[in-house]
This record gives sequence, structure tokens and C-alpha cells, in this order.
Amino acid sequence: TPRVFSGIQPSGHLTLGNYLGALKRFAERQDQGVETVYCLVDLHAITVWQDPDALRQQTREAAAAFMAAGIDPQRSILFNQSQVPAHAELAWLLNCVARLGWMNRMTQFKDKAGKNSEAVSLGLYAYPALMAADILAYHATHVPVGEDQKQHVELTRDIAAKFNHDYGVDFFPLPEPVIEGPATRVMSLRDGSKKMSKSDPSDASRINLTDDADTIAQKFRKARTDAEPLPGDMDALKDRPEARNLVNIYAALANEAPADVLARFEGQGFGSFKPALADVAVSVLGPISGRMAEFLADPAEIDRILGQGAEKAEGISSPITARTREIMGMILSR
Ligand code: AQP
Repeated sequence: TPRVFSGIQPSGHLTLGNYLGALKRFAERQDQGVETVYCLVDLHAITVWQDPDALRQQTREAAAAFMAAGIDPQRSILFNQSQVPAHAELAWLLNCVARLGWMNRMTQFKDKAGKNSEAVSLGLYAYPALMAADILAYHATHVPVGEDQKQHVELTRDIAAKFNHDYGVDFFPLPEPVIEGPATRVMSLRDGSKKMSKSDPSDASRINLTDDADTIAQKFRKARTDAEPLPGDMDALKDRPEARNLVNIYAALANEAPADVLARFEGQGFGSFKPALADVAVSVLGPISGRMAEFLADPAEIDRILGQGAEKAEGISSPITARTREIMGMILSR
């Protein structure tokens, strides 16, 4: 039976990239009636330093964003990772299956560590093995993610296949990455070659789900673009990454094909396209930030929901990790 798993790091304010690449599609999956497990991956967030009070606040804010985007904790399992022991436990077991050479090929580690790779945490390096544990602890079959996470899901398949092979079992299903829609890689508003990221030092590079209408309009107004008018088809935007990004964002927000957006705006410049884009963004994000504020007014209720989700998550993952230990030869006598 299909089971969807995905997660988001509570490492800052969630962005428009997280919404279009992840949250919006998480809600669609839930509404298709598939079993959906969604995790606020706080153990991943601490691979770079997080102020403890800020981490708590960001985790509640992310939970509020999930619910505001349509994830219903009665129909999906919604929880924070650290409350379910299976994640850290299975990560260790899989650390012993994953190969160093595989880890060395992970581009996100190279990007995040930069030139300073001796000074980053061991956790940042092991991040993809923890992500494999997140997915495999639920025997998840489908993992909706943005383009940037594709390599990590492929690594998860390699780890699962090696485990099955090394122990002569058919235990872990190989999960499929699900990457679809016009906004699988939303780019920075300041640099069309970088993805929009919640940890980018420049707030102007991203739209936060908590931004108000004026801030959204101002960020799009200041977004980097070129001076050419919009063409009639997407192929002509091949070498115009900033323009292509804004058209894709418009299309994803309006649930239209990028080609249809261009058909309407062909020949127009950014002086008219940007305000139209801001209007669509505000009409979609305004209600979401409003609902987020309502949820955040009652943090104890958010914590209660996360606790209930963690109990359900533990019910699935705890027998799977126990069985993993048993397969590996560890005594299981209680
Ligand atoms: N720019 C993006 N466009 C489309 N999808 C995106 N995602 C992230 N950025 C974009 C998707 O959101 C999900 C959660 O990502 P994450 O929080 O686990 O970490 P990330 O991919 O590293 O995202 P950020 O925002 O860049 O976080 P930081 O800055 O903390 O590293 C994933 O499905 C991701 O693909």
C-alpha cells in the first residue's frame, strides 16, 4: 500500500519555495486519500546551530504553516521528528550501511559546507543518512520533494537496496521521489542561479509565508529581472533565469500552465507583470498567513497536536526499527 512521507526543517521562516515545492503538494496528496506522514525535522535543523528558543518557535510556526496550508492532523500524521525515537535510532543503523563514498557525492553537503568543510558538524555530513531513516522507518513508498532533495531520495534507495542485499531480505521498499509541477525549484529573487532558501542571509531573496501584503509587493518589485518584455513562449526564457522564475511562480500560484501565463502577458514588461504577480501571491498567501496567526495564538494546542502525531508515528515506526535490529542480529527480548 502506498504511504507518503516528507519533511521540512524548522530552521527559519518557511518560504514561498517551501510552500510551492512542498506544503501545497503535501496537502494535495492528503486530499487524494493516500496515507500521509509529515514531519518537522528538528533533528535535521540542528545540523547547523539553532538558538533553542528560536528552534521551538520555528517548529511551532512550521506546524502552523502545515495546518494553514491544508494539512489536517486528523487525516495526516503531523509531528516533530525528535519526539519519535525511531529516527535517531534507525539513522545509526543505516550509518553502518551507507558508504563514505556515497556521502561524499552529496551536493547539498558541498554547497552548505562550502570551503569550510572541516569546521561543520558531523551531523551535517550524516544528514542524508538521517533522511533515509526518516523515510524508511515508515516503509514510505512516495516522497514528494523539491528538485534539490532528489539526490537524497536516490541515496535512500541505494541504502535500502544495500540493506536488503546485505541481509538477504526484502524488507525496505525503495521509495520514489515525486517531483512535479512548475515550481519544483523556486529561485532566489536576488539571484536566478540560487534556489530560494529560508537560511539565505538576505531576507529580500525570499518571500516568507509570514510576510504581509506590502512586504510581498515590495519584494517582487525589487526582484532582480532584465529589461526585456515577456516573450510568448517558455523556450525564449531559457537564458533569462530571473524572468523564468517569476513566470513559474505566477503559474504555480495561479494553478495555470506557464505557457498560458505568457500568452496573457506577452509583450509586457516587468513594470506590469510584477504588480500582477504580487496580487496573485497576496491572494494565495494572505489567507495562509492569517490562519497561521490564528494557530500560533495557542501554542499549547500546537504542542498537543504534535504530541498526538508523534504517538501515531511511533506506532508505525517502532515495530519497523525493532525488526531492523532483529534482522541485523541484535537480541530482541523485550
Ligand atoms: N526553493 C525551493 N523550491 C522548491 N522547493 C523547495 N524546497 C526547499 N526550497 C525549495 C522543498 O521544501 C522541502 C523542505 O526543505 P527543507 O526545509 O528540508 O530544506 P531545504 O531543501 O534545505 O530548504 P531550505 O528552505 O533551503 O532550508 P535551509 O535554508 O534551512 O537549508 C523540501 O521538499 C525541499 O525540496
